[in-house]
Formats: sequence, structure tokens, C-alpha cells
Amino acid sequence: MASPTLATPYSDQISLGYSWHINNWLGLNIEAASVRYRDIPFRFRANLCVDANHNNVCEPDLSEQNRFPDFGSFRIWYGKGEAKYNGLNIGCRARRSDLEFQGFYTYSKAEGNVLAGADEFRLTPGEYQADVGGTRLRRDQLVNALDPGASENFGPLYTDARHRFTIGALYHAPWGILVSGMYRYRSPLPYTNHANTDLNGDGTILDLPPGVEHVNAKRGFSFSQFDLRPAKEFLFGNGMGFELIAEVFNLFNAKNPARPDRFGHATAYAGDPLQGEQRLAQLGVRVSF
Ligand SMILES: [Ca+2]
Ligand SMILES: [Ca+2]
Repeated sequence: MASPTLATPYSDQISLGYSWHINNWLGLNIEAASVRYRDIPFRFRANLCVDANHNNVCEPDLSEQNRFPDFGSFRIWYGKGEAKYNGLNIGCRARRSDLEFQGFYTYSKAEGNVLAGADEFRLTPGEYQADVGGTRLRRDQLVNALDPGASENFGPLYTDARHRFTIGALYHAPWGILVSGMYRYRSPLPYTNHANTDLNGDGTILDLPPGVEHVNAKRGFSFSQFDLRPAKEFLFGNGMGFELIAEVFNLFNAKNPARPDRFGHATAYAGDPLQGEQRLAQLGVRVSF
């Protein structure tokens, strides 16, 4: 079913940046951005049980029926998905004879009612939280399906990390050795502490327990990874030579738990599909001729 609210999605963006060359080897830039996304389509299950006797239990045996009793569980494509992003980014570049350095830090907030991300159309992405899909009693459910604009349906998007930090450096060490490294960090992503049982008698189990005010109110796990790559080139003249390369991914072997369930227990770790690396070292030779 399609709702008459469907419209072409759009976004308004405003950003302001400043770039500053402090001296001939150091530069800074700072940028603030604010984006509003509107008319994002998403679908949700709309044919809920009507708890006629108000005991917060859906009782088909007592002839409590769905709102549209002639139909089974159907989904509505609805057009009033929205999100907003506010971010502040500070970047730094440094370049000296033997060292190049680049780093940035971002403070940001991304909130909305289409939790998979502002350019996605799903409410319950199982790749971010282990137990929001799996059954139609949770999948594509709005926490409050009777009022898609209600505050409990809004929360931080699953991709919303408050802090992100990345630095990369390239060092020309003695004996012609080139060492490069990169460190990445982001603060924990949100998840929904849902009840997994029908608390309000509407037949769905993606309900918020008492005291939980909105979706994605909890935070799971941070992520960090440090990669290091020393290399040395041997040249024989005539354009011939070879380069020895060692690469270590996730040098400190950060476990990086991910994909929590509603209790905040991780179900995925570094090295699993779509996660960062486990510690991994490899040696390589590149021959040029
Ligand atoms: Ca009832
Ligand atoms: Ca329910």
C-alpha cells in the first residue's frame, strides 16, 4: 500500500568552513555542516491488533481483530521519514622534510525516524542490531505505528557516532625505510533496548519497556584500529628494483565488538563479515623492471 504522503525526498544543507595555512608546513581547516532530510520514504506494518478490552493483550480468541480485519499483515509505504545531521569537523595537515601527517576529528549528531541512515528506507536494519528483524512482529515495525511522527519513533540513527577521529602519517625513516600508519576511532553506535514482547496489545513485539523514551536510546561499542606499513625500496638502476613491504592491520588487536542485541551484548567482532580486521600481518615484494 502507498500513502498519499509519498513525495520526492529532498535535503537542505548549510555549511561553513575556514582553511588556515598557519605556516609553510602546517595547515588547519574547520568546517561546520547542518543537513535536514525530508520526505524520506519508508515502509511499516500498519494493520495492528485492536485491544478492545484495554488489557494490553491482543486476544483473537475474544474476537479482538486487526484494524482492517479483511486483510492480513500489510505494510504501508509512507513519505514522512526525516533526519537531521549536525557536524563539526577539524582537520590538520603537516608536512616536513621527513614527515607527512594528516588528521581529523568530527563531532556530529544524526537523528531521525528512518534509523538505517538518512539515505536508506528501513526502520529495522539487522546488520546494525541483531534482534530488530527476524520476525515480522519486529521487522519493519514502528514503535508507535499509530503516530509515525511521535517522539518515541525518533532517535539517533544506527550510524550515529558522536566522535570520530582519524590520523595518518608517513615517515621517511633512516636507511630509506618508509613507514606509514593510520589510526581510526569512533565512539559507540546506538541500539534499541526493546521489550521483545507485546506490552501494549497491538500484536507487535518491538515495544519500548517503561522508562525507555525512544528508539536507539542506548549505546553499544566503540571502534578503533591501527594499521602500520613499513616498506623499503631497493633500486639497481635502469629502473629495475624491488620493494619489500610489511603490513599489519589492527596492530593492537582491538576486538571491536559490534551488532548488539537489545541487551547490549555483541554478536559480531573484528574479522567477521562487514567488521574491521582482526590483527593480520602480511609481507609483500613488489618488483619493478
Ligand atoms: Ca485485549
Ligand atoms: Ca506492541
